[in-house]
Amino acid sequence: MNTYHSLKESDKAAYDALKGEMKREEQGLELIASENTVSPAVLDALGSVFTNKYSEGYPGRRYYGGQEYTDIIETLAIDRVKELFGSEHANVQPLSGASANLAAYAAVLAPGDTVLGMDLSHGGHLTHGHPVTLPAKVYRFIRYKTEADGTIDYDKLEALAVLEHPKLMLAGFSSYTRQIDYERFTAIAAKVGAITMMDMAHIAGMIAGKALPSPVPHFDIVTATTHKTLRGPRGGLILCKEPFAKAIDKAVFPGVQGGPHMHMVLAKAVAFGEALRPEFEVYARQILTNAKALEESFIGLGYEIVFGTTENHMLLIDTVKSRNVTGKDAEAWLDLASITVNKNVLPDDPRGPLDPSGIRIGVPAVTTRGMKEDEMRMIAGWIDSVLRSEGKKKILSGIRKEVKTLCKSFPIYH
Ligand code: DSN
Repeated sequence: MNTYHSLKESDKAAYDALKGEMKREEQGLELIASENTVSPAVLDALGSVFTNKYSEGYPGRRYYGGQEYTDIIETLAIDRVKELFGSEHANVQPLSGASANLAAYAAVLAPGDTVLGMDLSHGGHLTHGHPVTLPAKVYRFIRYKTEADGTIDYDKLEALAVLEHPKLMLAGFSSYTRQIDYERFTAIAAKVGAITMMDMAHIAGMIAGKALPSPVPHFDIVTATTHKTLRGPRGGLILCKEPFAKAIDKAVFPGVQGGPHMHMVLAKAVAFGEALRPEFEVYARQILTNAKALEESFIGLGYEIVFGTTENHMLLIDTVKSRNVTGKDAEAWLDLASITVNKNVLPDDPRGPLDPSGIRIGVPAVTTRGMKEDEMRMIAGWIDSVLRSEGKKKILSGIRKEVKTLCKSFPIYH
């Protein structure tokens, strides 16, 4: 493991903060559904000299000199991710999921065009047309919702599509726990002549690891992040069918981005290589098993599971209904016990996003550490004790000690 000797020598304040974060990650339970722990090889790539290089353009057609190695790594990343997902075309330059989505919109929409996207409080992402975002000011987003049982009513969605004539129909989510019916969704789009897009950011790793069905054969455009379940560096990705390839590449650069971050592209190539290995399928399946084990424990403890059940790596819990604790308090108290989650709005939440009615819990990072069903049961028990603690410091620090002991048996970086 890197000792960060040079950083220690040259910048004590930065080094101390880094050491603090390393300790926090090592000694705590990371249950934020969108986070994970990358391999030492991915960390090496991120800290490499490729951070020095500008490389506007694409392999073989760049605007600056000195590209013999950037071309190699970008081609490697593209080839690997195409193999991983069986996609016709890939762009590995998006700096994040938000910029991938922005580029996808820019590639196929004109200002004012209509898009159907999932409502944020029902599990959609900010970038799927929330009114505070720039895309919502440029395009006309219509948001669909989930039903009381947590499913999407596809007949209702079809009626909405027929009524609104969207140019683009967007599936995908950041806090929804059910499987989307890709065939039905894309059949509706075909009926109204809409382009189809799926944001698979949260579940890309589970799709790569064949634990969940793939949207790639069904959708025209599929966006993702490369961290989350895919366990690579922070970054974005766009896959698409060949007829959209030119428009997507032009939209990423020069449309919405300048120079790609080549250290990130190298790290993506490394992570895609890791995800192609057979052991990644074992990891992806264990994420599902762990999420189910956690859900069963919470049900046993009498919790209200939002959307009815989980079919992926995360679950949402209504902490107000289950334990009369707001999402904000739950997050803060859990932090004091070294258990990291995020407060989360629930469908049509009467409370605001800074103090919503629930929390979102994800298992990708603890699964990477090697934790299995037994540990999930312990985690559910600790979370329940925290939510019953009324925030009492003594109870929380007791749980913190137990968490630290468990984490010692599952080191992140050996
Ligand atoms: N922030 C990510 C998440 O937590 O889902 C998505 O942008």
